[in-house]
Amino acid sequence: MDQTTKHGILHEHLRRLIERELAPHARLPAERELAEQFGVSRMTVRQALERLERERRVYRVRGAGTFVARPAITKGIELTSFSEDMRGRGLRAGSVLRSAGITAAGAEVGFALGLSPAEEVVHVSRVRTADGVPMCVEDSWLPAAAVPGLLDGALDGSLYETLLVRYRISLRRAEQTIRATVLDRDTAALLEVPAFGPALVVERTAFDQRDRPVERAVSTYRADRYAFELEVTRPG
Ligand code: 16G
Repeated sequence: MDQTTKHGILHEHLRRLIERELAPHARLPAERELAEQFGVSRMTVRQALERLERERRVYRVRGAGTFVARPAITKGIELTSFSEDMRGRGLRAGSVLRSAGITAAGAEVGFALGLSPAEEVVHVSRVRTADGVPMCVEDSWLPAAAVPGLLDGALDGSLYETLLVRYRISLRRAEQTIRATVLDRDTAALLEVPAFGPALVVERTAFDQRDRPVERAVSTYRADRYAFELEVTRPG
C-alpha cells in the first residue's frame, strides 16, 4: 500500500470509504470538494481517482462525476480459496473463528462427503474478512479421518493452504450451488449489515486430486459486496 505520497494516502482513504460506506453506483464527492477536504491539489485528487479507476473500484462518467463500481468484489468460476480471491484484488484476507470442533456428519453433510451420518467431521465456522471488513460467513465440514489434528493447529490462515501443506490435499474441482437468500438477524449481525437484506449462499463440495470429496462448505456472502462472474459459451 502506498501510504507515503499524498495521492497514496487519499487513495487509501477513498478505497476504505468505497468498501465500507458507499453503495454501488453512489457518487463520490467532486474533485474540488475532495481537494478542499484533504487540503491537496486537484492534481493529487485526480491521481488517486485514476488509480481507483484502474483498479475498477470506480467508474467515471464525463460531466457527471465518479461513481462506485459494482460489484466491489467478483468471484470467478475457477476453484479458488477466499484468500486467493482477496489477494487477487489487492485486499488482505482474514478470518474470525466462530467455532471449531468435531461432530457427527449428519445426513446432509454426510451425503455430500460420502460418509454415513454418524461418521465424524471437523466443522469450522468463520467470518471471512477483506481488509477487516466482513464479507461472508463460512461453514466448512471435512472428513475427520482425512485431516487428523486439524484442530490442533492455527485456523486463522488459509484452510486450503493448510490442506495442501499439511495434508497434501490439493482441491481440483467443486460442485457448487449458488442461490439467493435473505439474511437472518444473526448472520446479518456477523456481516455487519442490516437484517433481512439480500445475500448469496454458495454451497460447495470440493474434491481432491483423487476425486474424493474433502470439503462441504456453505458460504453466505453479503450481496452488496459480492457477485459471481461466469463466462458462458455457446454449445457446439
Ligand atoms: C472459499 C470456499 C470455501 C473454502 C474457502 C477456503 C466458496 C464458495 N467457498 O471461500 O469452501 O473453505 O474458500 O479459503 O468458494 P481459505 O483457504 O482462505 O481459508
